[in-house]
Amino acid sequence: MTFTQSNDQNLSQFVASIQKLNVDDQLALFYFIYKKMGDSVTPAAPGASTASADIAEGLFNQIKEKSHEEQLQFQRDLINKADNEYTRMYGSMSDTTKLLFWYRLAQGMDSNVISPMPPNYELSSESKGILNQLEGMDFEQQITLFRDYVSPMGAEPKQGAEV
Ligand code: 45D
Repeated sequence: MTFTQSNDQNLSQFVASIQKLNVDDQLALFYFIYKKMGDSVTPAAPGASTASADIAEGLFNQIKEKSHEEQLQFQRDLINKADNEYTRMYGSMSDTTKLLFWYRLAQGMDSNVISPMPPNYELSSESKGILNQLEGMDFEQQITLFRDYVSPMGAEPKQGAEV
């Protein structure tokens, strides 16, 4: 698939192409995206007021206490939409907070608080293709896409637990 236009259908197709990758490829791709975005993302961005930093931090602090194996499992659980205490906490967050939470995880990987990427990890050629297309989009589109990507992850919170 080639990304040429900026309409909603193209965006959702693009998100679907990421969701079709196996879970570990998705995690690896998402991390590479984080790396590429570098300084263009800052939790102090103007829109950051719509993210609940405390809530993202609360879950992050619980995850960082876990073993490296459990941390990785939790991240796989989010993508797999497994239902447990932590994926439900994730599910209760707003989309922007979910994005902030993933951002915190990636930062945690870089500071070794969260299980880091294996050294010299290479993306699959399919993932590289997706990354290339993503780089051709403008920032606004990228953010929309990431929101759409992280939004359905995790598990449904109990009724009334939306934050
Ligand atoms: O051993 O408006 C493998 C806010 C297998 C502010 C693995 C924002 C092998 C408000 C799976 C590879 C900042 C929220 C291991 C906007 C193996 C606002 C592990 C924007 C160990 C716009 C791989 C926020 C793992 C944005 C664990 C744009 C990979 C945030 C983990 C973007 C990957 C956040 C992770 C991004 C990736 C986060 C944690 C792109 C996170 C990416």
